[in-house]
Amino acid sequence: MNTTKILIVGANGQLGSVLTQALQNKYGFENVIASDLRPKLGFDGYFEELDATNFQALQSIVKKYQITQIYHLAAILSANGEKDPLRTWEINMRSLLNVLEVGRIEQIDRIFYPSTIAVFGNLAPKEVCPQFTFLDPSTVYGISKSSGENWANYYFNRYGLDVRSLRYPGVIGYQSLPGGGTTDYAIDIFHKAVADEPYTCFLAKDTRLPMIFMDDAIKATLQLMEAPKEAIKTRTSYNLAGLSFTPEEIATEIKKVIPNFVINYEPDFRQNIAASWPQIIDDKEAQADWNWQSSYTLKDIVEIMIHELKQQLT
Ligand code: AKB
Repeated sequence: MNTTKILIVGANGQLGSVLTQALQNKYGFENVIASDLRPKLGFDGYFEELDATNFQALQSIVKKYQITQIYHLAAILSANGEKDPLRTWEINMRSLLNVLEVGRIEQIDRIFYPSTIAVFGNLAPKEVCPQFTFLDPSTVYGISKSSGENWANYYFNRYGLDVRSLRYPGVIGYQSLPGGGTTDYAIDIFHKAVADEPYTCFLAKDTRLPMIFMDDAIKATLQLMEAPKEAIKTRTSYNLAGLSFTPEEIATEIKKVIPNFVINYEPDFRQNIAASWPQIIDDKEAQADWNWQSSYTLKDIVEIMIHELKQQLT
């Protein structure tokens, strides 16, 4: 029997750092190789410095460890991506094409490719956005991810490469910091609240967006990657829902635990990005194909986030 050997590309990011630990717990420390542009201080495990836009560097790590699965998490997100659109396109697409090519050449068993709600734009239904609808993304990040979904589908159909993908909403966790997205406010707000500082939100108070708690995001990722091949019927990317709320609703919930918490609203360029995204995601295909079900309510998330971040402060 072949041992599962996993390479995580972009392991230092918000999702990557938590997913790395989950995979180490599941598959064994020695079977998970984390990689990123730079090593992370205090990281416990196997690590390789890797710029995934460099095909040779990627291939040599895959060969060195006889990698059987790749989680390709490296990407420039929606807000940061707008600062330099062409560079964002280059990095997001080149790294993906390298991962797909190495997957094809080295006969990798399974690849995970994260997509996002940013693939949707103004033509997609805002309330209850279905799996199959218009993809007219408003950001270069969204454009790269919708193209990436099609490349994943192409490699599956043309070469039989088992690429699996989820369209993540904003991910909320206490373990790591987000890196330049439009949904980042939903993490920033907690860091300010537990520090007894006011929070100035860069989105308007009634901006409803889809979100998911980190534990649910990890659960969904592992569940998708462990599902039998025949169960995966969508080879572009699956809609994934946790919950949806506005900045005002999360602030109200935080005030139930921290009554003195103060929030102000100063929408910036990220408001237009958020306004182009759906408010609620329909993920019935994920539910039907591989039994996805989210577990965390807004109340749960607020209580856990405040508890855990307070612990980190002590
Ligand atoms: C972002 O805000 O860019 C990301 C995402 C929704 O993909 N969190």
